[in-house]
Amino acid sequence: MLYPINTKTRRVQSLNGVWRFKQGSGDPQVALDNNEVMVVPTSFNDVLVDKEKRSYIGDSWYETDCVVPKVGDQEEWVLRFGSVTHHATVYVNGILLGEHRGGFTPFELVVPARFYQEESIRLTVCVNNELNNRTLPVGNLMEEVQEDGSIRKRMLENFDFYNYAGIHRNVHLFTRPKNHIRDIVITSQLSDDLSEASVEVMVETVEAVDTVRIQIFDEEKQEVAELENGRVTLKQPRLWEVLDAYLYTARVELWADGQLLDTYTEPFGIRSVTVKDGQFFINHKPFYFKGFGKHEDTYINGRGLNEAANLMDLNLLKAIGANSFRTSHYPYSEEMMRLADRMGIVVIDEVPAVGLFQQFSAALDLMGENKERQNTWEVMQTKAAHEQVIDELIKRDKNHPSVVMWVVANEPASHETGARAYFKPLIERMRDSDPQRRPVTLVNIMVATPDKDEVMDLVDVISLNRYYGWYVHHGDLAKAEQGLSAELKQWQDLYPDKPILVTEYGADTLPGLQSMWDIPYTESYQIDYYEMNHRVFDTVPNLVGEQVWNFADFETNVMLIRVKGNHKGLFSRNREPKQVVREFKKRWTAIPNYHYKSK
Ligand code: GCB
Repeated sequence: MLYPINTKTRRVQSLNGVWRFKQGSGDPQVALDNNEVMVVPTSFNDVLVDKEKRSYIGDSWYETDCVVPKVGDQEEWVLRFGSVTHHATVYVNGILLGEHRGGFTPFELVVPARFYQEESIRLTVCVNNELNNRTLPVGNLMEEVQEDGSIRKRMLENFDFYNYAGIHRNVHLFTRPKNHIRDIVITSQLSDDLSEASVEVMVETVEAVDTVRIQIFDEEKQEVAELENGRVTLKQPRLWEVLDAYLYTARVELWADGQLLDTYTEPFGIRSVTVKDGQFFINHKPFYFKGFGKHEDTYINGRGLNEAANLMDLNLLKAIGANSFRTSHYPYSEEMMRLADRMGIVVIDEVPAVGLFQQFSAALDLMGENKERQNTWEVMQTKAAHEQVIDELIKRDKNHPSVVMWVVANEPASHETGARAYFKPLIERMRDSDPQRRPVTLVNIMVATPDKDEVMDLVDVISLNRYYGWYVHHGDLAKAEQGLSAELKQWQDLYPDKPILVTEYGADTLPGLQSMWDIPYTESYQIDYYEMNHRVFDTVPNLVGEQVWNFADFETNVMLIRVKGNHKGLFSRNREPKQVVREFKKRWTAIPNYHYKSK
């Protein structure tokens, strides 16, 4: 799906701002009054302040008035939402326009022409934040009878982050020609010596046109090539390199009867990604991931778009010597993806498939052998939602050079019967629908050890979340070291041709807490914990990277093991460094992006 930009044939206007707001039942036929308001975009939760409203589960109504300027009869107005979490129903003047399920991907709705004549239209969005075993992420919805007999819905997240909700990303109204560029797909093949790239640009239009003109421009806005039949070979291309990004632009024009119908410019990078012999190659060189699992999570905005925080995070990421992050546990904003492209930061792109573990508990009491719980794949009815999020993510992010791998799910019960039948078609779908055919991974949970896991042979990279020294052998780093070392060796022996990536490891740490001994939650423990992990990582030949859990502390639901959120961040929630950051900086600046572990 194309990002909304102004071009000679497209005009974008923002509908962000202060909207009318109400929680509870609503009637789109009747305008909301102005008693309560909400900012778009943001999570509604924290800014509402009131405790009950913050944790409210159900429908929230958003409304604004806007003017739809006149357009030519060959043009249309489109409403575009960057994301609404988790379910949106959109009305214009009380009339249903459409809906979208899934809280992390954009959607568009064409505004019918009859509204273009109106002085102003009333736009109403009903946002629902319920999750269940048919949605992604998975949540457990409960109803509680209150003292007055009324029913209040509660949601128990089947995952370890706060269920922030609202209109989370930009809302735009934009014009485009009726016969427009629907999509642009850009792929490139690099020669073995990197001296040539054959670039292919495929353009999807609504109807056939006389001419589709495609030109490529460099960063100086100089034309590099005009494509014939959608293809060109570029000599000595400047590559999109890790932390040294170079972005070309493809300008597409549709022409009919000598008239320019539509034009759009799509940035892209030339780089290759391959997996072979237990290594992960970018631009034909073995790459080492240094970085983080993150969250879209900031004070006040919650999960709402916060572009300043995004930039600060990526600057901090660079400052500590990292080169990558994973969009745990859902697709991040398009703005973040474009920023990563621009800054040369490598991204592992994840669908919101989290919570696919019956009665998941962050406390990992799932380590117990409670047989009653072991039927995740009978309970979960998420196949349709899963197919949808895969399709929507790849459609949205396929052209981003920063994206080097897709994640089909985080920590599903891949050791339970039924996991293989569930994942095989989804992994194939992900691989086959990507025009660049990037590697696909699944992030494995600690209980799905090599002897129990049913799916890791299906993926290209073995991604592991491992908490030796935290959830296992808590406070005993010597035992933790043995356990981690033994398990990584098992994976290496089982899949000698697959790279291993540690996608999560971490220890909750409260800044300022110190100890002479191995006492969890102290800054000294966090330092020792990582030192131990790194010692082990460096002995595993196929281990191609380390992504810390988490970049920053983040908000979770209230739980016994959560002290006002999850504190595994290297940075606090307001992005101040913990002591361990200095140690990471030393290690990561010493580890090169390439050839760290070349065999
Ligand atoms: C995990 C999950 C992540 C949690 C983390 C933790 O394995 O993938 O969502 O936040 O552990 O801190 O427990």
